[in-house]
Amino acid sequence: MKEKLVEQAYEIAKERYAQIGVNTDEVLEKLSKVSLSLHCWQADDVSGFESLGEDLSGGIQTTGNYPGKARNISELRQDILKAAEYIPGTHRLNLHATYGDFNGEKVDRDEIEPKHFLSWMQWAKQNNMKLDFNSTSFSHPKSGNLTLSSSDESVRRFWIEHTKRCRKIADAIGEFQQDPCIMNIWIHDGSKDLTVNRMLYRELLTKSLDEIFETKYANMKDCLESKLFGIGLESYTVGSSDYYTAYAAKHGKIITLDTGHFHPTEIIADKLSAMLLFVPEVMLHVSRPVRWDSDHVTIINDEVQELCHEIVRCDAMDRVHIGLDYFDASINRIGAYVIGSRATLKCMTMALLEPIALLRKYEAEERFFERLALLEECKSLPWNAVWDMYCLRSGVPVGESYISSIEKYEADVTSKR
Ligand code: RNT
Ligand code: ZN
Repeated sequence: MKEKLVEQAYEIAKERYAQIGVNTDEVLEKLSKVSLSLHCWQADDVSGFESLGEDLSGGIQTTGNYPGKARNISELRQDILKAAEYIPGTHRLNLHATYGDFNGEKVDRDEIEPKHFLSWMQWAKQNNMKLDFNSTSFSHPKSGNLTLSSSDESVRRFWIEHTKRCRKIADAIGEFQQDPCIMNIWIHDGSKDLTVNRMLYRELLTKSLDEIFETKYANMKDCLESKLFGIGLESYTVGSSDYYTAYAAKHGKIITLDTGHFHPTEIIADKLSAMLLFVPEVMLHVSRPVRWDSDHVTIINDEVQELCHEIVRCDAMDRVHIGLDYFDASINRIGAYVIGSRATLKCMTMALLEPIALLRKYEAEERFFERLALLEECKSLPWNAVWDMYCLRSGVPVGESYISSIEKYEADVTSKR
């Protein structure tokens, strides 16, 4: 019954979109190529599997204590696969260096090796997923306020070693999966109060990065993530947006844009066309900042819609990687993955359904009333019928029907942890 309704609605939508020059079958085809990089850290509140016993630090915070978080590697894998059952398409998993398969052994950050991630590579392959990677400089006794930009040479060397090893691991992953592993560098380095040696720490960071990037790898790509500020580090961030934009443009690195890392009224959609002219690719961390970089679950909002529209309008689907980055510990964590992933994919659906040829024509002819009118009308065209069809064809639940399935998984599995 439901399938029939989805099919009927799709047929109507198909005709309706054809009237404005959009082919929905082609849109479904393009949609199936959109691959999200799911952040592994939503499943366990950014805890990881080290035996160092450190709490989350680095100016980021998870709030909430909803029961059932993944406590070990097998629970985390199980939860990720569960979430993937409700997300149409083929997706990637984004690992942090602290999520290695350490087997209870104490392996410090400057000791990690590809072998600690071998079981992840195998697991990902079995489950038709590709992996991405992140160095982890927070939640460690040597994290402090400064890592790669520390003026304490032993601290700086420790984090250089860690980051170099991470690149090596990312390359091994990329080689194993026959697809480049994208490795993100985000460091929290900064200070709480007025800082007078701003230049010094940026010089040190530059020195560290230059050394880290000396080795060239064929199977991994580097990206750099800036931030406005972290909690307890409000006055100065070494790796600011200007800093990394300049560094990435100069050295041909990928820029990571996190939707929570800019001034509250600044939206990152406009940055895509600016950056893509000077950096090779862009990685996104789609999140939802509420008053600060709170990492609430991604929903359909103006920011994510604009962002997806810009990816399509820039014809940059192959140069923009869509990663998610949020950690809400106050609701069902698998549900959080599914809500955010589906919201992002829904925004991509809307973006792909835009009658871009007609809009561009209006713009070129300076018919701005027509452009605005059509943009507004697009918001209420039956994009949801196309989305539902995508879910149906992908074999994942259509509409809200996934809610009860996740409740069941909670009753059967996560509530018993
Ligand atoms: C922190 C950054 C960073 C982290 C992850 C865990 O503000 O957004 O990307 O969220 O590395
Ligand atoms: Zn981020």
